[in-house]
Amino acid sequence: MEMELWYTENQTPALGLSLKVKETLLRCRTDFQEIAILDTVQCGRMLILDGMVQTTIADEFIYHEMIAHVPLRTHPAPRSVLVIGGGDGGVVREICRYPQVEQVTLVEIDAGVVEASRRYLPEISSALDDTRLEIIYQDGREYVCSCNDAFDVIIVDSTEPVAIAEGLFGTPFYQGVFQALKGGGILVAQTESPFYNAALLQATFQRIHAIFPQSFLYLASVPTYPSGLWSFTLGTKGSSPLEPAGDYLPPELRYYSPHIHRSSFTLPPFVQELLYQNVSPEPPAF
Ligand code: AG3
Repeated sequence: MEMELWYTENQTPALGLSLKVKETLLRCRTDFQEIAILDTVQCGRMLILDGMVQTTIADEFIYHEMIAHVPLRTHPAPRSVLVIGGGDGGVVREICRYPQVEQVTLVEIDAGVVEASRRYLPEISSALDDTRLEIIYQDGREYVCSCNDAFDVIIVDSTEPVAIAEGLFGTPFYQGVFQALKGGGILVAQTESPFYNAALLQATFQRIHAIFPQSFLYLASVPTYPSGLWSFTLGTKGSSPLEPAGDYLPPELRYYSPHIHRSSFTLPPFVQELLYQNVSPEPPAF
C-alpha cells in the first residue's frame, strides 16, 4: 500500500478541509510568513501562506474574477489600478485583460510569494510580466498613505487579518485608500466568510461604510475557502455597482458575467442582517 499524504487546514478549531497531496513542491519561511506550494489530487497546485489556503488551480478563477471584474466593470473608465497583496498575480491577470487600463501597481509585502508563484503557478502569475505593471515590495498601508488622488480602482487581495495583514483591515488603512483614490474611485476588499468570520466581516464593512459615501457587500462561492461562501466589500466615491456600467467585457470568463455581477449583491437575510446589526465577537455555533 502506498503511503497517503494529506494536507488539512483547520478552518475553525472544530472543522478542517483536507486535500490529498501528490507532491510538496515548496516549503520555506520568509521574513514575513511560511510559504508552501502543494500539488493536490483534487484541486491541482495550491498556495498556502501560514497554514491557510490562498488559492488553487481548480477554483482560483472564481475569487480572482469576482474581486477584479466587479469593480472594473462598475468604474466607467478604469485607467490606473492598485492591488494590495495579491503577490500570486491572479488579480493582476484579470486587470490586464482590460485594454483601457494603462497602469497597474502591485504592492506586495513579501517578494517570496511573487517568486514562488512565478515558478510554480504560471497559470496564475502569467501577467506579472505585463509591461503596464509595476511591482513594489512594501507594506500596503504605508504605501497607500503616501498616495493622493492616484488610482481609479484599489483592490485589497489580502490574507486573513492576522500578523502582517492585520493593518489592512483597520480604519487608518481605509482612510489612506480613500485618499489614494481619485474622484469616482472604487475600493474592493476581500472580507472573509459570513459563517466563520461574521464579527470581522461586520466590523470591516462598517469601517468602510463610515468612510465611503456608498458601500456594498457581494458574495461568491469559493470551494476551498472556509465555508465556501466568501464576501467582498465595495466602497465607491462614484458609480453604484448594482448595475454594471463598463462597456468592455473580457472574453471567456468562467464565473463572472453581467448577471452574476448583479445577483452577487443580492444577500441572504442572515448576511444582510449582519451588516448593520451588532454581532457578538464570539464565533457562531456551526
Ligand atoms: N486571499 C484571501 C484568502 C483567504 C483564505 N482564508 C483561509 N484559507 N483561511 C487570497 C489570495 C489569492 N490571490
